[in-house]
Amino acid sequence: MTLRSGGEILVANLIAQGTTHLFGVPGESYLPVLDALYDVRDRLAFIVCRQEGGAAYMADAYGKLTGHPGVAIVTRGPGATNAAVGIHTAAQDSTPMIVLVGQVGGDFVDREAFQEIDYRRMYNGVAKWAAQIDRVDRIPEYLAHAYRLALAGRPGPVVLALPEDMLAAQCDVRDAPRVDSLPIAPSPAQIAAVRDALDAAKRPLLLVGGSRWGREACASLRAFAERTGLPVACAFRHQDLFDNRHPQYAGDVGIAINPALAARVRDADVLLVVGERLGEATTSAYSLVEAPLPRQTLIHVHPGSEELGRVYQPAIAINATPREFLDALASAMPHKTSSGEAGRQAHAAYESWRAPRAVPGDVDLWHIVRWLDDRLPDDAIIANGAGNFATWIHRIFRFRSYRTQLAPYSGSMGYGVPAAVAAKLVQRDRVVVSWNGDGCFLMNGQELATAVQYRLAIVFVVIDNGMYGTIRMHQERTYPERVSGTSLVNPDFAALARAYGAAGETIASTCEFAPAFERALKNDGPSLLHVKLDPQALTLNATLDALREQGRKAQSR
Ligand SMILES: Cc1ncc(C[n+]2csc(CCOP(=O)(O)OP(=O)(O)O)c2C)c(N)n1
Ligand SMILES: [Mg+2]
Repeated sequence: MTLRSGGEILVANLIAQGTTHLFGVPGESYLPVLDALYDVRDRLAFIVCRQEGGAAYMADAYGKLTGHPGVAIVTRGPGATNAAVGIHTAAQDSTPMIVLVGQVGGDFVDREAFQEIDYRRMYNGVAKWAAQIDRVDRIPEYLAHAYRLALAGRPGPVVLALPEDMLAAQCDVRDAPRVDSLPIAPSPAQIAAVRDALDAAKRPLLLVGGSRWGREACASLRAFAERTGLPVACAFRHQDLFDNRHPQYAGDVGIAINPALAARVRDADVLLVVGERLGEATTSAYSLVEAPLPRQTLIHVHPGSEELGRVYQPAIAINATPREFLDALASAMPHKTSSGEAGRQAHAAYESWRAPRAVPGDVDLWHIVRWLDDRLPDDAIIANGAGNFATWIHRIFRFRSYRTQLAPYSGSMGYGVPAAVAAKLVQRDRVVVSWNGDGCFLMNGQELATAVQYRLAIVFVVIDNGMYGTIRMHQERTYPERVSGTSLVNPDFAALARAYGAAGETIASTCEFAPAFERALKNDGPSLLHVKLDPQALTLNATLDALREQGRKAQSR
């Protein structure tokens, strides 16, 4: 008989599930886990973070990058509440994730003891499952179920509460074997129906997004696209599913969509949607596709059966994972192959949408992002949060390979710094760029200390326009000249980086960016480039003054 503590059993089962990194902030509520980690530190790295929001975002990024649940561990009440942003992000982003939360012991439970929360009540609704492990001998069972659920169908977050006395208790129990996600295949009849619909289509469009992709699924997508000649569009924040340089790439269907692409989606007679939920950001607030009955013949392929028909009633609903669907479709060929003209036209419209335009000020982000597009290796990872600063990357940068874009579908700020930390920890050989706004950076800028602590050679870029620019943009359009709650007085970000122990440089003009970036790439630790953007360069299409003018005109109408 081998007696082990709850902490030891938990850690052994995390390792058995193939987890390599734990992201967390320590708490006295889970000391037996911390202690058990000591003995396995060469196999399961505990990444010490500075705030649980950062830890949970790292777990989300780990889940996105590996396809296996990212695991965060946080303490009771305050730790669990700080982690909430990452749990919501994983839910909206369909990312497999597990959050382990310390809990008061059974002796004090339900007294509202120190930092006590009932996590089942708090997180059911946002997590796929929120449970509490009350018996030490059931840890392997709960953990295996948590991994399976996080990965199943439409992936998402699972929360497990760990009562203190349960973690300290001992028992003799066997570890559960590793759980992997299960592929979901379409039926031959469904594939035949898709083939018939595509054969009859005059203006078909393929739209891809969501999770449960992988390198092989992306290769299947490319092969299928090339055989059929269909134009391929990528959903919001999923631009890395299809090589953006490909002559059939039509652009991203997201916020600030290319009007030509929006028209193509609206006018498509058959819309083949693979993996994407068709959320608000992808449908231009449910306007490109009409709810509940789309004008297009909608073929909706999604791994979560509950997502099919949730908003849109598809002509053909298929519960399948992307690769299984695409491979089944490929083997059901021959299709009518198009001349490829629609794909070429769509790609030309995409290229003209990212062609440089004049911008105000000394820093030209068109130029800088196009330079990055030339300079970065094909597998470089760009991590960003939410804000106008990100739209320059979305519109101008051409993603080339799977999991090079790490960005929250949930539109959550503060993601770019911790996501880059997780990316560099998991994929040390790849170039990792963390692309931030001034507002976004300071939401989780404390994790720069984590990058320094683990000597992660990440290039952090901060686009500083002295405001919460996105909100200011909306404000000027709707309430011109009444600036309220959107101005920021910022630190000297380069000096701040140096204070953390990273390299820091200030970029005041376009020509300074490339040499500073090259220096950062040579650095064996983190570097930060503080880019001072003219506040007039508020959007890719219009200056601050032009937006204000639009707002004035709209008001006088
Ligand atoms: C966590 C969170 N809080 C608030 C918002 C609302 N929000 C969206 S963009 C934005 C401003 C972003 O500012 P910044 O990072 O400076 O980027 P900019 O728009 O100026 O380029 C805000 C406040 C959000 N999306 N997420
Ligand atoms: Mg800003």
